[in-house]
Amino acid sequence: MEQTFIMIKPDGVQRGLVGEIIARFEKKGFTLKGLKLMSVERSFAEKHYADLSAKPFFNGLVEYIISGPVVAMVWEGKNVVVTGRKIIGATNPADSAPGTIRGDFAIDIGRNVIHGSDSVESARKEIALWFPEGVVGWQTSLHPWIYE
Ligand code: FUP
Repeated sequence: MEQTFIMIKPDGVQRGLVGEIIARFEKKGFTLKGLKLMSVERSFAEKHYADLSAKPFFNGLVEYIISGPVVAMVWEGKNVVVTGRKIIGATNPADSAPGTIRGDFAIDIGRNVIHGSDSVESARKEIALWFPEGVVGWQTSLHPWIYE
């Protein structure tokens, strides 16, 4: 089953949005496979955002990610990468539809509350980076009520 990496950024944690965000993924029917609150160091944040290292906003982005604890999660389910991105909404909250996490809870692109992997391949890399210990091997008993 497909997995994605989801991170609640420091603003989401500080603003008390952790429960709300987890609830949205749970209620959709996705399965939580990994979850931890952690502070990351600069070099780790730079690794996570390595693809963006040439961008003018890179330093500010890294400062933001290391400014406080984040919640790192692995969620599992059919099409969870693409559907997770839909639940999250467009990168710039100005373009995120109401009903999405960013559309409902964010205003500025540099404080957009949450990260979600943009492809199955980046999910694989990000899960390996954030969960080197692996995730929890369990299956929900609700599958027959979620998948036909
Ligand atoms: P996303 O995949 O939606 O997280 O978007 P990107 O990988 O393109 O960008 C990663 C993060 O960089 C965004 F969540 C916010 C930040 N960013 C800016 O601060 N300014 C920009 O112009 C673009 C992205």
